[in-house]
Amino acid sequence: MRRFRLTTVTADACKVNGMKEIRPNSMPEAADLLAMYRRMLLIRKAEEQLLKDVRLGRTPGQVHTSDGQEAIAVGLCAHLEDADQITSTHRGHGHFLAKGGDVRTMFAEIYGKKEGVCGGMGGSMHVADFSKGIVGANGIVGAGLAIAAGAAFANQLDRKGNVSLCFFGDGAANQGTLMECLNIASLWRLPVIFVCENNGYSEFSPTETVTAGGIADRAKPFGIPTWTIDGNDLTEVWRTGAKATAHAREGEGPAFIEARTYRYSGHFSAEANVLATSYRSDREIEAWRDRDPISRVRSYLEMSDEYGSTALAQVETEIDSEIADSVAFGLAGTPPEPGTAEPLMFAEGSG
Ligand SMILES: Cc1ncc(C[n+]2csc(CCOP(=O)(O)OP(=O)(O)O)c2C)c(N)n1
Repeated sequence: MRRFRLTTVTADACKVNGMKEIRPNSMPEAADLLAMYRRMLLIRKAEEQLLKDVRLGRTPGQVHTSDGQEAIAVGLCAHLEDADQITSTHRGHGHFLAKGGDVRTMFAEIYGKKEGVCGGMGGSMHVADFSKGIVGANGIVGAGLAIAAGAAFANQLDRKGNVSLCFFGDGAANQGTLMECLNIASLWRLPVIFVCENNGYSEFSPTETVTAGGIADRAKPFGIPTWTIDGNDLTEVWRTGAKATAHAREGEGPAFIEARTYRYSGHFSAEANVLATSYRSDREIEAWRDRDPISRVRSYLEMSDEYGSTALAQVETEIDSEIADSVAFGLAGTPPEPGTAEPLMFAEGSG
């Protein structure tokens, strides 16, 4: 799979919030847009497949999908390199693939096979690959915040200009650890980008029933620059990511993005089995589908001079075969031997 060609974002003279700014209407180059479209579609199709796999009993547990949220992961990770780190959530397949994680070993991991990216011992909620700067997905809501701040501290000491980026949900924004991390990140000017994927729900609770005040407002008292954006608009996400990463890379300290979005599927794959009634209306889901991030980019590319519907159909065919290949690879794998997990739980010499 082709890694993103990273676009160099040139800082424009105009300033917003006292920061370097790229032009409000600047667009990614067409080749980059196609690469991002491809990555979003890969995430969407991989997760559609995983939902089928759960029903077919191929996964040892349930999965949390991010269908509808793909533009945030892809538009932001487009500005990161392997040596930059991300931390992820329980809904982490999209983050993993957006950061350049391998789709075959992700499937093997979620099927619980030792050929998986974490030896089949982490599963859906713990996909990680340190060689790609994916330093962990996490079942503990909010846990990635402090890990990202720690990675940023290490980057600051290394002085190589690397940054860390933390994805977390609107529910996690109510965890006390967010305040601790914003505080220390601001005080020490850590190169970390906090990204709240506000999908409107924390499990089955609408955000407004459990969250007081604005989420981006939590960062403002710490003097951290914030943006609240349409997380379903890839170009807006990409532009904001350019500004936030440039800010952190240049040693100006942390940045905070609240990206408004929606997940079409439930909180997790077994939702229909545990809930008697839905907490969301069909009308609400359809209204968000009308703003689907992938369809929006697809329509743009279809009308572009560089790519038309034939090129896009080709992308789709390639992704379908990539997914089929990943499923076959995962299914052909073998479960880890009992007894191999325990030694991995302790560092050498910890006795
Ligand atoms: C510390 C902790 N508290 C509670 C839970 C149970 N739990 C799992 S997911 C979730 C909702 C998280 O919502 P949000 O952060 O908005 O992420 P989203 O699922 O919407 O992506 C909760 C409460 C948990 N896993 N960890």
